[in-house]
Formats: sequence, C-alpha cells, structure tokens
Amino acid sequence: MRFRTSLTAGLLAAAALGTTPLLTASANADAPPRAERTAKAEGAAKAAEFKDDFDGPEGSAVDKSKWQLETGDNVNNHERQYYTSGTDNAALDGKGNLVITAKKENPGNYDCWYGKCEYTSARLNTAGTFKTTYGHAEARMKITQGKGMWPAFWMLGEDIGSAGWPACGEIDVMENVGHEPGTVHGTIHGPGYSGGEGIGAGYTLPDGQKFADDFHTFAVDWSPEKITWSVDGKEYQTRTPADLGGDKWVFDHPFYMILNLAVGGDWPGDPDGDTKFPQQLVVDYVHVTGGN
Ligand SMILES: [Ca+2]
Repeated sequence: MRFRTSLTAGLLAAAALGTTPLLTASANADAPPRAERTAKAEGAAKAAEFKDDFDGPEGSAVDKSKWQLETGDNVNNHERQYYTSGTDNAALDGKGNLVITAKKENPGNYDCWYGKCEYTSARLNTAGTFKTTYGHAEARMKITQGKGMWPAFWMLGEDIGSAGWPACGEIDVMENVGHEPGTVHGTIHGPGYSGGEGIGAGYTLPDGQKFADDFHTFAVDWSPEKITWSVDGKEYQTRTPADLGGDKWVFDHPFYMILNLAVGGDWPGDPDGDTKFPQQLVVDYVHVTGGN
C-alpha cells in the first residue's frame, strides 16, 4: 500500500539461480555432446520452485544460497528501523522457523533518515537467488502485534533496476499494520496505481481473532493476467487487467520475493507506549511451486 524501494540496487544485477540438470550418464555413442544435452535439460527444467522450511540450528543464519539480507533504513515510507545484516535480527530458532526480530535498540549506532535509529530489524530477499514468473507463492507465518508494526511478504519485478518502481510491478502477498490486528492486505502496485493508489483488498479473521495469535498461510496464485490472494486457503481477492482502468498490467515477467518487518512508517504510524519490544515475525516456511 505504500512505496518501498529495494535498498541495494547492486544486488539486482546478481546472477540468476543456476539450474543443475540431472543427467543420467549414457553409454550411447550417438548421444549428443554434453553441452548440447545440458542445454536441452535446462530448457526442459523450466519450472521455478522454491522451498525453504528454515530447518537448522538455533541462532544460525538463513541459507545464503536462498536469501540475501538488505541493510539500511527506508526513508521512502518513513520507516523507523535500521535493517541489519548478520543474525542479530534474522536467525533460525532451531524449531524449523526463521525469526525476524525487531528490537528497540541501536547497538551499531546506525544513522537513519530522522537521526539516530531507534529500532533494528531485518529484510530478506531472493533477488540474486530466485525469481519466478507465475506460480503459487506461499508463506506460513505468525506475525507481530502492536501499533507501528508492519510485517510483509511481497514480491518485486526483477527489472526494478532498469524499469524503476513502480513500472517493475509489486505484488504484496501479505501486509499487516499493527493497529489492525485481525486484518491483512493483498495489493498490487504498478504505473498509475502505486503507493496509496495500489489496488488491493483486506482479509479479516472472524470473531475478533488476531493474526498474531497463531500461524496462518498467506498465498497468491499467479497466472497470466490473473492474481488470486488467499489466507489459510480461503481466496479473498482476484485481480486482472480489467481492474486497472486502462493502466498497464506489469505482472507477466519474473519477480523475486521479500520478507521484512518494518517498524513505523507512513501507513502503520509509529509504535506507541503499548507496543512491546522485541517483536517477532516467525516464518515456518516459504514455498513457490508451479512457476516459470
Ligand atoms: Ca519450518
């Protein structure tokens, strides 16, 4: 729902995920040269799949072959956290989860757009390691609670470095602002429908339940000219080019994924005296199936 930029443009040029064709050795003298066989195998292995269940020892870092940590602050949304590298704000819990922790501290004496940073947190992406066009992207997470917290699972067009934002497209699979504990939002942003003009909808749990009280699955089913959002398998929104009022649909090219926990900002507002720290965004898994 609000403008966000990738903080490290350099990583956008990072190499795409290499595929490792599984070739069975052949004794057939007529078999094509290895290079040709490899090319054929890569052509056949088109499906983009991503799977991180965050298994690993407590306190260990995320798998660097899958995730890259972005660092710095984010003035565009007037977020108040500083995103750090290392494991201070993003680590496995030894129980099969990634935990992104927002802390009210500034041990690194980091500078933010408003002065000395008041909070630290983490933001991870797959820009250099995984991208997909279409598919089912899903994360199972237990989110934060309290005013000013802003967890998100979202995607950006890999061409952000050349096309810029919002021409690259942004798919927000799940965003929550802490003052709406029972509601999450799914949104698309593109040229003519970005920032507060993003096109989306909210999903609210029944009976006053709060998302922070349990794990939930947040997903999009993304196909040519169609994106459908769901929570716990319940579809609540579908968008197609017909929703754009003539603006351009920019979701038919590769995107990468982002997980982050922002503190404060234009949309959620700043934490208040009732917001407890540290806050944790607990991620059981991120899976993508059926992509290209
Ligand atoms: Ca897990």
